[in-house]
Amino acid sequence: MVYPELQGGSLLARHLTPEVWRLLNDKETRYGVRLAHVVASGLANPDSSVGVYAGDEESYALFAPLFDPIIADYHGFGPENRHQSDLDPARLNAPNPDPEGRYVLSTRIRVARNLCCFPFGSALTRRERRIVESTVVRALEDLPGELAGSYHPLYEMDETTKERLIRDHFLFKEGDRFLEAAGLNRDWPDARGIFHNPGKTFLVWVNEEDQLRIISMEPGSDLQRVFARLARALAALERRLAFAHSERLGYLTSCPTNLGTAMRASVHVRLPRLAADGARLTALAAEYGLQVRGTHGEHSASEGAVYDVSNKRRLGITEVEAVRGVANGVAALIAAEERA
Ligand code: ADP
Ligand code: CIR
Repeated sequence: MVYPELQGGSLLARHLTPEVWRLLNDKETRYGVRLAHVVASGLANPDSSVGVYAGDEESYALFAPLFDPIIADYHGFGPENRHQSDLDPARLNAPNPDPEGRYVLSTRIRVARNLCCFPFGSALTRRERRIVESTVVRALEDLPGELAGSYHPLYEMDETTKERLIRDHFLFKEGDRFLEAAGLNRDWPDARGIFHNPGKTFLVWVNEEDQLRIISMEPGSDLQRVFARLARALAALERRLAFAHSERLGYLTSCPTNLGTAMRASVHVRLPRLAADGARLTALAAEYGLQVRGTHGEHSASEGAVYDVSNKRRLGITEVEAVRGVANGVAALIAAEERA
């Protein structure tokens, strides 16, 4: 590719300098991932905040002169840092930020995972994607107790069911232009689907942005319970599947914002007074390391002053620290709402 005209304020535009481009332009991973593939989404969408996706595990090493500064910028995690994991609920010790249930509607914690020994979604062939799906579904259908559930392939789902699942925050949306440009929506809806238990407190998205998005969620603000369920599910799945993982970067994901814990712990919280000044709310949340999204997730608006508030950082922080940070930060936002 020729050196691109970079527009907008994405991390790609900031870090793809002519020197980095020259260094990486002729490189190719063993799954055939090249620089043009990594930067395609950011080039097609100048309003991207990040703009890059890894095509496979090797992308993070081979294209490190681009990924490393983006990772440092987003997570504050330098080349000398090593990621550490802690999924032990006994060490969480997080306060319930809204014990009386006045502000927080629901809590959701998700992690992303990809299978080792396959490229990530943007570089999978149709055949490989089907193998990923059947491997994951076999493991999911073997889960015991409250994690037991059933798998629903997207191509078998009628439109009404799909729309209801999306509206109720259980299923991924379709047609995301950032994923589209990255090649993550190829062959849609083939080999995509959702697994869930009957109560929809444990769900797994298959072959969306990452091969697995493992989700624990429920009404209310009991982060401890939601985290403990997720930790049980991850322990059970680790016994059945091998995930892409690196000593330095933790769990490896399509988007560099998800590396490390690959965890986003969020609450849906109603903050009508703070909603009067959205920019102030975003700045206040950032002081606690929190990111604010709209009621229907990333790239959506807030409805009825309900915000999705989650940890921004996922790498260089343990899972336990990330969830505790959300509990403390949300408690602080609620205190600010009461003072406003
Ligand atoms: P991701 O969580 O994978 O980063 P999104 O921002 O697109 O992706 O969110 C996915 C879905 O999860 C959306 O429908 C969003 O509204 C929903 N969601 C996020 N947090 C919560 C929550 N605390 N309670 C209920 N639904 C939630
Ligand atoms: C973008 O670059 O805007 C999209 N590819 C989404 C990036 C992930 N968003 C985030 O802040 N975690």
